[in-house]
Amino acid sequence: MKFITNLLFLSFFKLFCSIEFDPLGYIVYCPCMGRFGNQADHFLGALGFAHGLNRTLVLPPWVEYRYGEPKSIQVPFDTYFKVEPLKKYHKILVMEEFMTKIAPYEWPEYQRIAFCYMARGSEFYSPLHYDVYHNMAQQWKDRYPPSKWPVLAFTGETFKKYNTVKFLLTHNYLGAPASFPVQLENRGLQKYLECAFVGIHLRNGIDWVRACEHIPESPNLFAAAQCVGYQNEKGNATSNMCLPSKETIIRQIKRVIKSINNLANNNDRTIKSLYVASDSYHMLDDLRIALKRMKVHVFKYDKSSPHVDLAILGKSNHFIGNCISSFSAFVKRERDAKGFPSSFWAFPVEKSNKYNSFLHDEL
Ligand SMILES: Nc1nc2c(ncn2[C@@H]2O[C@H](COP(=O)(O)OP(=O)(O)O)[C@@H](O)[C@H]2O)c(=O)[nH]1
Ligand SMILES: [Mg+2]
Repeated sequence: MKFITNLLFLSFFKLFCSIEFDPLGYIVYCPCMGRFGNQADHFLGALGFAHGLNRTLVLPPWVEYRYGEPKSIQVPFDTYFKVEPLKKYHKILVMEEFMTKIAPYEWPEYQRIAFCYMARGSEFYSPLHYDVYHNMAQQWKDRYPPSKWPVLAFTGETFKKYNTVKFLLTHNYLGAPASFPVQLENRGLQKYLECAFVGIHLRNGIDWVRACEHIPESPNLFAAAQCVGYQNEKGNATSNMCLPSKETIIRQIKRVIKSINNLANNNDRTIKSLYVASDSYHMLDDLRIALKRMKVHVFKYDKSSPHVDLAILGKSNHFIGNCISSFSAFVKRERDAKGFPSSFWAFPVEKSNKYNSFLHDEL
């Protein structure tokens, strides 16, 4: 009776939470060797391995070691990379989702067995190895059928946080089902690793504040032509274009992020980060508060390096710049050449604001 009740509960749970369990099983691993580059090599290998076995790959967090901090920190996989493009290649799930939605049912605690190559853990898969391109996949499937082994867990330090495996290795051990360096056959999988961020340029130093005062008598100041045209055929430059208000900045950023995320046509919050470049004031606190609800992280480069800022702005998924600034104009031209989208603060002038900004400029 209890069994039937459990079964019913599980079916309802699946129905209402629209969770689908993968009958072909899962692969969980620890990126516990090295820093980013090593972990990225292992990620590509694990992706190729999961593909070969046709099991869902659980995306682990990135393990970061920050200078001066005694413990490593776990950064969710989708902080830096989009999940959706990876799905074009293979079935995947982020670790956080796996642990809350799948593990309690498919991988109850008493069944959590760690996989190790040699006599270190509770299941030794030697002499099997990860090169699934040369008849290895079938051997894994035969020895570990998903019906009996719904989850293959390759263990290491990271799992301490999730408290998932009873057996833990206490030193850095190659935890991923992948070779290092990345296997030749898996190099091309990098194309499914995409990151997405919006880049903005805030030109607001004291020299700029002074320059913007001349806008009313110089409607084509500095680089303004990139917006209003060389003969002002698209109107005159406005003060809000030159020194956009906090409200304008926040409204435009939110609008751009929302439109990109809606375009993605799925539940993936595509844009997770905003990169801010500025000569003076980055508005980090205001931006962080404004974007908290959208769960967008706000970053700046921690040194003042115009060329690093230019390089990063050039790569963003969308750029919002300043019509009047030739620094912004450089980024805009580079992006035009690559076919990347850009927009400007307070341009084109919104209809409802046209009259206001006209009044503002006249005063
Ligand atoms: N690091 C950094 N420096 C900036 C930024 N914006 C402006 N600057 C600095 O301010 C200078 C602005 O002068 P310029 O390049 O002639 O552009 P404009 O004055 O904005 O038309 C730049 O060359 C940089 O040295 C920025 O976003 N980041
Ligand atoms: Mg200048």
